[in-house]
Amino acid sequence: MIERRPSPPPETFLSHYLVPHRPVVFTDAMDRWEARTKWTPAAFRERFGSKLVQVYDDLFKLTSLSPLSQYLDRYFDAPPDAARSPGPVPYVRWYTRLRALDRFPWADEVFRQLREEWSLPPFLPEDGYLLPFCPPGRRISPNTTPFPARGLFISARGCRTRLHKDPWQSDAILCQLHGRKRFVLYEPSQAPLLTQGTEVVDLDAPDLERFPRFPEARPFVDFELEPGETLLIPQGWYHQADTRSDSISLTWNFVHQATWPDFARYLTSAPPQAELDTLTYFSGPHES
Ligand SMILES: O=C(O)CCC(=O)C(=O)O
Ligand SMILES: [Fe+2]
Repeated sequence: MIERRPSPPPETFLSHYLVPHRPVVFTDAMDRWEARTKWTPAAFRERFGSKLVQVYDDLFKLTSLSPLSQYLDRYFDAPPDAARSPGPVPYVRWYTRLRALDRFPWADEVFRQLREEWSLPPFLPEDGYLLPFCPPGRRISPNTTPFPARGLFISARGCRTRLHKDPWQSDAILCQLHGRKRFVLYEPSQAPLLTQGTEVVDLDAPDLERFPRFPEARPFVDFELEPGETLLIPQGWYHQADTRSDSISLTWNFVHQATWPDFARYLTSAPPQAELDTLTYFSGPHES
């Protein structure tokens, strides 16, 4: 069972969850946010329907750019037995800028418009971040400062994010604002059963010739994240998410100095160039 509890103070969050890499759900972290009531599909359609968004497959492959209203019209509120075209249901991952790429529909302007409607969850520290880099004494918060992989995830029932682990040896926060998602989490020690080089097994269609040890793998938890709940996905953990009802999530990743030994090991393990490029991008000052 996933641990569910009210938000602890940041010191407890660091010592009990972040440093030991223990997944947890906080039940009250968004209670004071206007976003909790305001960020509905209908309101987003009204406010941002004409904006172009980034549409992905069931992993992290960008497949198209589309106006948000077009995505919502086509995929939200589908009847339960709706015949859908084969292949994964497209998934809107509306990220803020991840690298030096202009002329792309990043969500930065939308995040500027939304910044008063949410704030730093009470369990998170205000300082001490390595990613994004936060100079000593400076306080930062994801509603005002760009964080890597910060985005609005807008996904219709049936969408899925296939099993993967996140880049940068980073921790992820996922705030479930609307709708429900099923999460399946595997501990990092299960990696030999789930991976072949950089490839990760597809839980829903495992290729046992490529992943012969997959039948030995055991998830740590398999649960549904409910609206109003906030999940910590610890660094190195493999996770899959199935959207169970039309959904809006807010998410971002970070590395805190409390996990510096893990980050140091990662940095010296020859990370992929694309990950290093993002680290370079987020090592400088960026305001949103
Ligand atoms: O909410 C989801 O679909 C999963 C998100 C996720 O794990 C990611 O984007 O890295
Ligand atoms: Fe992830």
